[in-house]
Amino acid sequence: MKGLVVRSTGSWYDVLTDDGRRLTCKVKGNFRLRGIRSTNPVAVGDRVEVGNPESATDEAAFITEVFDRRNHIVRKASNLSKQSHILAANIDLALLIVTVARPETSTTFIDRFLACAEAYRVPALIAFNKTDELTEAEREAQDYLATLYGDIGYETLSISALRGTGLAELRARLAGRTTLLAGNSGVGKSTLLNALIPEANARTADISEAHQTGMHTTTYSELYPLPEGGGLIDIPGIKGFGTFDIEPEEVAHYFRDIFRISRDCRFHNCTHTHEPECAVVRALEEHRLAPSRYQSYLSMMQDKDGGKYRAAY
Ligand SMILES: Nc1nc2c(ncn2[C@@H]2O[C@H](COP(=O)(O)OP(=O)(O)O)[C@@H](O)[C@H]2O)c(=O)[nH]1
Ligand SMILES: [Mg+2]
Ligand SMILES: [Zn+2]
Repeated sequence: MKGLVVRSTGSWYDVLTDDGRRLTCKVKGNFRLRGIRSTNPVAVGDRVEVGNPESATDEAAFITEVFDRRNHIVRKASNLSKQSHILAANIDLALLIVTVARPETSTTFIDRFLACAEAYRVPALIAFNKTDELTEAEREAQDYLATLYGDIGYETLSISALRGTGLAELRARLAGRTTLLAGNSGVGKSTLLNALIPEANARTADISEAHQTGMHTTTYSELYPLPEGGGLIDIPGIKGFGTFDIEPEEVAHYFRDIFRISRDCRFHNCTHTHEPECAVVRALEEHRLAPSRYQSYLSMMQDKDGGKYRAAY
């Protein structure tokens, strides 16, 4: 019997079987996933084979096979470990919840997130939340960001998870896709989850989430199926993507605007920092590239020096 992993505690997995049952499964003892050094062989979003489901009790249901993944996101298992922990698999869309105020989402955070989405080849959608309580200046700041990211090529939406504004449009974009829900703490992820899927029953304004970030053993992920098909993946304590392997010279590939402009740089291996006849620096000077984007690019280039495995943020 095939099914979809919808909840993972690290040792137990809830599987929604194709015949509509929800089974709590374990992974068969000697089962290992080839090619991945991971602390968990199965993750939320995985399509799996469940053996012996007819006689399944909590003790008898076993995941016997994980089908090929389109993608998966990981984070380092612990500070010193080279092993990774798979947070979720088979993601179609990354939904970034951004608030311009209360709390303010920084452009650095947005740009890092978008670059990670590019690296994972997952399309990203930006939803500006809490639009019900914006001052005029905050509205202008949001419009500026919507234009900035719209021009780069990202879809943006304006919503209020609390009031329900824009949720029909958002729902239409999410239908039939498996979406990773992301954003800083306090931007309204749980509120949105509950608005879209009342059964989710997610706790809102949960300050304890912040304390979980560094406690790798407590992290679990959950996939909440949407009535329209597809579902939302929530990973409490994780604000965005986890770690990924990316070399400094690759960073520019994941900044769409910078990458486009860089075709006119004199040197093909230009890092857009000190080289002569750099089209990126010229575009910056001529206000054709946003300073915030260039700053984010530089900051990602720099923390690459710290090693390939960074903590999930
Ligand atoms: N005014 C307003 N407040 C919101 C909205 N969405 C969420 N909030 C509030 O923001 C706070 C944090 O929301 P929560 O969903 O817990 O954020 P999370 O940390 O991203 O899961 C709560 O007090 C929510 O009621 C919104 O659209 N408008
Ligand atoms: Mg929350
Ligand atoms: Zn250059």
